[in-house]
Amino acid sequence: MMKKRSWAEPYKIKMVEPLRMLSRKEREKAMEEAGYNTFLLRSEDVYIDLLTDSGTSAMSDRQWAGLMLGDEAYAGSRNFYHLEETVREVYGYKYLVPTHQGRAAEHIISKILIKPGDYIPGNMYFTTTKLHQELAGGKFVDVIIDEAHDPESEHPFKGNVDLDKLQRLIDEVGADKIPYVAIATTVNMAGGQPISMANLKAVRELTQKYGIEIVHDMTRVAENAYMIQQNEEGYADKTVAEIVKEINSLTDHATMSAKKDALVNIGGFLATNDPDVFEQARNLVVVYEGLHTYGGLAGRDMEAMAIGIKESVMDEHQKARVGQVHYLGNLLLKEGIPVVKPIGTHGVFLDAKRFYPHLTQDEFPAQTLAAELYVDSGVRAMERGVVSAGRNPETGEHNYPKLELVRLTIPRRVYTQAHMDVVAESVAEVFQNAHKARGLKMVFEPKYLRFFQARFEKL
Ligand code: PM9
Repeated sequence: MMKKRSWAEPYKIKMVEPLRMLSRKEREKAMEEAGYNTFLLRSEDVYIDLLTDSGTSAMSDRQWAGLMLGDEAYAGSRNFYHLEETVREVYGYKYLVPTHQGRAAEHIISKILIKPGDYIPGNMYFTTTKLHQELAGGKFVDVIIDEAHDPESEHPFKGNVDLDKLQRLIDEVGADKIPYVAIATTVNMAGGQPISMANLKAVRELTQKYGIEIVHDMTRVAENAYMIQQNEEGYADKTVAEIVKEINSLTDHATMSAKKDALVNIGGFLATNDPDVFEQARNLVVVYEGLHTYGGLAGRDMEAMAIGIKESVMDEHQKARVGQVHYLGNLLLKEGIPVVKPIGTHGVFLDAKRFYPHLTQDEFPAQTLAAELYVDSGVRAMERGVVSAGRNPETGEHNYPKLELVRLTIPRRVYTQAHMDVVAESVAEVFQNAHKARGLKMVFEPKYLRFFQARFEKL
């Protein structure tokens, strides 16, 4: 019998950043001062930072070298042309408008494509995406498959669109009220779950019949491509790079937060195949971001992004990236911890409803769990439940999502397997003491994207 051979990261570590761990007493004080919101902690008070994979990845030596090639001209920087060429070559979109990060691209595309009274179906909401749709006068409609709202469902492609739900919406409101379908690869709020190529093709076929376009949130497209390679029939022999291009070819426009897949600390873009949309976007970007050849970025940022995009579609990179997330997920599953199944690509999502069956959603179980975890070990996670879901803009009531989750998000190329072991042990400890948790009340609530700045007190 062949012995199982382990895999390892396709890089070695050249520079380290020391970590510091506060005492439990100090962590209790820091959490209270932060209003029980992990976004309001100082990063220096955090031991292992799993708040987000956004802008937190480690750049490669080539990316750092690229920074030195920054052409900081106001107009026509050579790094812009390098980025444009890379987006065409790796992603296949014709036109590029750089932006400082993903939500800026969402702002611009929403302003161009949405008219007041329009409906925007999508494979689950994302916080910033939905807000920009609403600010442009649109209404988001969730058309993801039901399995995506069930943390226990082991469906391998929980990011899939339910074609019946989409058809029903078209029949109800009419295709002329639906400028586009918003498709995310992978679906963050569902637990980092991929969409299958077969489903995307079916969505394309249905929408083309009605002249409805597809806007692709390609923030984690290479991770989605890796899951298609691993789990979808007919894709095992294709490279991640080939699958990424095929996904993109089924869509019309794209928004990108390059802070995730593309391995940079800041950056994003809007890409499109439509020359008219490109012209309008070039015009808007000068109002909100900067000239159309830098969009709020320094030349060096665009250079690092161009290099990061190429590294992100390498098979061995994705194997290690997603492999590490699954390593942590499997440790937690072995301990019997309630997590979203299957394990996603950018983080492990704890099911706070099953941690705290004694708390109602009005007592913010996921917010409570993220706070408890920090106090236990200095591990910082993020709430993805009722606080993130915000309020219904028409009724002013809380939105109560079925998924009440805490996300342990893994930055790319930053932490080791030993860090994952420490995280798993802390989650297990918090789970054992779950019956003692009392929940929180919200004492300060900002108007937009409240999860970032809301403050809480212990009940
Ligand atoms: N995602 C995340 O931690 C950053 C802050 S939380 C709002 O997961 C998708 C799928 C994202 C995303 C950011 C954005 C916005 C768009 N789509 O943060 O503006 O996951 O670059 O991108 C975060 P920016």
